[in-house]
Amino acid sequence: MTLSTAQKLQHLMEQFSGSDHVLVLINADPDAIASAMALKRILWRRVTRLTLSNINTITRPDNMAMIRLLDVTLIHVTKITPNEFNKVVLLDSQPSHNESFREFKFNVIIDHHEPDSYDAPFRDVRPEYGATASIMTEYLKTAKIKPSDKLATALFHGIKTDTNNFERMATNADIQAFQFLFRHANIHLARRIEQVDLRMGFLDYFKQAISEKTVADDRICVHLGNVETPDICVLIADFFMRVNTVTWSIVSGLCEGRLIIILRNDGLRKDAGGVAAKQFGRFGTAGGHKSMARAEIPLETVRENLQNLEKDTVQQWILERINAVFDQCQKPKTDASP
Ligand SMILES: [Mn+2]
Repeated sequence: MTLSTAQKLQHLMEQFSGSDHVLVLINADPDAIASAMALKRILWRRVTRLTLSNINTITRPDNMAMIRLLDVTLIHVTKITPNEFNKVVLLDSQPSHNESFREFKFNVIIDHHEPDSYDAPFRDVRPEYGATASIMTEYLKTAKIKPSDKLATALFHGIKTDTNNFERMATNADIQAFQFLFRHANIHLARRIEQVDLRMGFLDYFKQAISEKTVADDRICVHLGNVETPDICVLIADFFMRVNTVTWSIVSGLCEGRLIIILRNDGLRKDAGGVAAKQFGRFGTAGGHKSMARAEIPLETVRENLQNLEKDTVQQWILERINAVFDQCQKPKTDASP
């Protein structure tokens, strides 16, 4: 039997009473944060207390900006006392998705990933949806709640992020939710959140990347040595692709016991995933799409193949492997010149 959104909303509200202390758990990303904000609004004045709690550590600058600019209060799961709460909600995730969820008994689950077998008194899992924020927007609309500009901005950003600006799977429901939110969201705020992808400390890596890059045949390559997060390699690889003549960008760094190699290209007749798999696959994990790819090689393996982990040595090794691909496909086989 398919329930209407109104019936589902009623069923959802029946799960709560005025004396409830509600814990909302999320694995914080824009979609999950926005969904939690929406549920908080739906249950406003309906329960005694509602606390939003994240199981992950939030490090992404855009997520941090979202929390700061939209006044979200999140308490890390290690800092809450579970038995202070008599109802637990899980949003944008399911119990089997993370170890941290194991100790909780969930009353309500709302998500858009493939359903697991966990049975909760209220469960609304719609894998055909691009974002949980779209489901939550339907609940808001059905409850006739006009979202504040901050809530609408959060949901708007959540849908945009999870559908990768509608490039990834999205349904009509996502588009309808998005259209509704567009009327209520603060687009300047949304744009600001979207724009933020750097931490102050990252700027030094950009300086290093710009001064140490090698450029050959429209390919930019740089090895950064130790980086605090692989995200830095991704940011710089994307940054180099913004130079109009660049067709390939290859940025690598050492992090968490691995050599991380990020490949980007302009998506024209090229296969970054294929290059990554062919040239680095036998050393670790490697693969990706036509225009984006990534390889991760354990440092022990790098040490077995290289004399040392000096920046120049690693850079040289990566360049040789990358250049081999281009030499094969671009130079005629009869060319015997050194
Ligand atoms: Mn999601």
